[in-house]
Amino acid sequence: MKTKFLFTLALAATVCAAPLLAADYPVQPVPFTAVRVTGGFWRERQEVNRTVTVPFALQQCEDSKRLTNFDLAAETMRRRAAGEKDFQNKPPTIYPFDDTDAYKAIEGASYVLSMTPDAALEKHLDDWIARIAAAQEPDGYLYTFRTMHPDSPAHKWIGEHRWEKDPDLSHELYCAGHLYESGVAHFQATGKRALLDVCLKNAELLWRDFGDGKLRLAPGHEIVEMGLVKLFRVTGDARWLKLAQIFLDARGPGGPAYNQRHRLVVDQIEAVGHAVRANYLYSGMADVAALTGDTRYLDAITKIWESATARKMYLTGGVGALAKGEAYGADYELPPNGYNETCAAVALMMWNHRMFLLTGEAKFMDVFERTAFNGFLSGVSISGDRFFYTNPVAYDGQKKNNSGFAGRVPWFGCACCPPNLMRTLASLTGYFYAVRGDSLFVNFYAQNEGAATVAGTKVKLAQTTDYPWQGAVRLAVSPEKPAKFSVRVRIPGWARNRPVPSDLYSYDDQVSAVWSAKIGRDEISGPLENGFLVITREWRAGDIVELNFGLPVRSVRGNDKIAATQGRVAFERGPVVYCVEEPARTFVPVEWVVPAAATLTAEPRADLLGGVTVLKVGEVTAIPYFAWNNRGLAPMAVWLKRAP
Ligand code: FUB
Ligand code: ZN
Repeated sequence: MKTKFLFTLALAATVCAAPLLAADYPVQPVPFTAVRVTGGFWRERQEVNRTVTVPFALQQCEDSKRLTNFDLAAETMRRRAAGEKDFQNKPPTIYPFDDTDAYKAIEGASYVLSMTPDAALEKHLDDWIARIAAAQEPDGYLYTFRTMHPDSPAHKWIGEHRWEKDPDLSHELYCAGHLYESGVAHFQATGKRALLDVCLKNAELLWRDFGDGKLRLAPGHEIVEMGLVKLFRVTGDARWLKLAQIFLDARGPGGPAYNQRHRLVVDQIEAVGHAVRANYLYSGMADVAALTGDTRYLDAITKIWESATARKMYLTGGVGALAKGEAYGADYELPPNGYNETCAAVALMMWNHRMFLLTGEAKFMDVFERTAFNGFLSGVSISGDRFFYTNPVAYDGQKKNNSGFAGRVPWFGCACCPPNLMRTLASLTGYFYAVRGDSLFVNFYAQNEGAATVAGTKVKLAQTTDYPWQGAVRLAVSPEKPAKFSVRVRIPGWARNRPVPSDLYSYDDQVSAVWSAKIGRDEISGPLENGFLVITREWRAGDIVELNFGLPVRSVRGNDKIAATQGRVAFERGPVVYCVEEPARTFVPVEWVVPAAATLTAEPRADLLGGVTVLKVGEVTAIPYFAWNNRGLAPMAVWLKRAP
């Protein structure tokens, strides 16, 4: 059984690897289909995602009439074609981008299918795709709000004519972008072209309208750029890459910073505006930089990344501090009630992974890890069917700050976050390993089995670990035959006394992080390159790297320029940020003063919150931030008052 599984992994690695194009990311990710989580922390999350969140989100899309939108668009076309010239339907949902929730749900479900065949789920998607295809206009246009109600705009964000309000809020190209991501995922999962063909018909329309600069228009909500790049990868049709670049270059100068149209993208230097839009843009710029070799995009996103991670990121890896405009704030503007949309965390992870693929530097995966374990994972309940749209670092226990609700809820009117989480969790293994030449990068620690090809040699990989609760990781590296190559294992910033790759946060205690690595009796302490421990040797089947990361409780302080963290301390252990939540409401965490002499200890609690390690801060228990609000409404704080 096990041999069969590993063979399947190896095959998947060959079939699903992105084609190596003339120009591409210098570091190539090992595809998620080649790696399987086999136990531990992420296994539980992925199982809940597969068995609860995916069916739940599919049902929510149906119940909230997001699929009905496609049926109504199809009906309008059908009845008009049959002679009812004035027939039109009113959308039963709120937003003109509601189509994208269905696309994201299909994408997430497709990733699940890639790993776990499920005939019923596959059939469910086939049915949805038929309904989506029926809503596509003959020339490829697909945007249900207009198609079902063609005589006048069904929503104030929609223009009289196609595209004209896209630079503002119509979201026509945003819908296209999510459609493409979904169609590619479904094709790769099932080999079926139905949704991919819908995408290509739509992309042909985009090419006719925007290709070769015919209509110069900047997408109001980015993502079509990344979607087009995926179409390019799967088809090899260079028009889709060109179109992605056309859309990038159409931004600015002189437009609103809200959607990153204030400057040409290559002249942008700061993370600004709506955070999801921004991070999708920067991810698209990374893709185009990699595939065209145009370094101007890379130069710009390198500067923007500095601004985001050195001045605008929460300790939890959340970004987009402001509710107004769902936007990045000014430098060091990181208030406790920060907005931190879950989608912005997803997009930050995408962007940082791409920065790593461009550079081979671990600091980007450090940010990725911080967000994954904290400001991203907080977006879904332990049960898998309750969600946060916003992820603040303090809560008063009653405010309706979660898109109009107090506490986690099953769904939202604007439901972008749940399916975004779902697709990211389902494909998380795609961030674990990567390859460049004769180097294998080990980026993420989780119990898993995988397969990669390094310098022509097939290598099986396995990690045994209880990370992040325990710091021991046994990494088995088994090439099919003895071969010399380098394994680059990420030594997380937090294990090298740097919580983030900037001075935004620092450890403020007498503790010194320790880590060790050995193979057999050989201790390996270097060289460290760009945050990776480089182990170059002739590898043989059964070689095991034993990593050990010390996991002391660390006290963190914010940069003096962050007003909200002045006089306060936060606690973390490994990559996990903690908070104090007080369901009994006997005290208010944000007002509680950490006694100067408080002892800090970690305590595994199998009985609590699905099994977590808590911290004892003196008498008070701190829980992992990601697990807050799983016990009903209660006040919570990450940053606690220091004793004077
Ligand atoms: O505009 C589409 C999505 O809705 C955005 O990405 C989210 O921030 C929410 O506004
Ligand atoms: Zn969202």
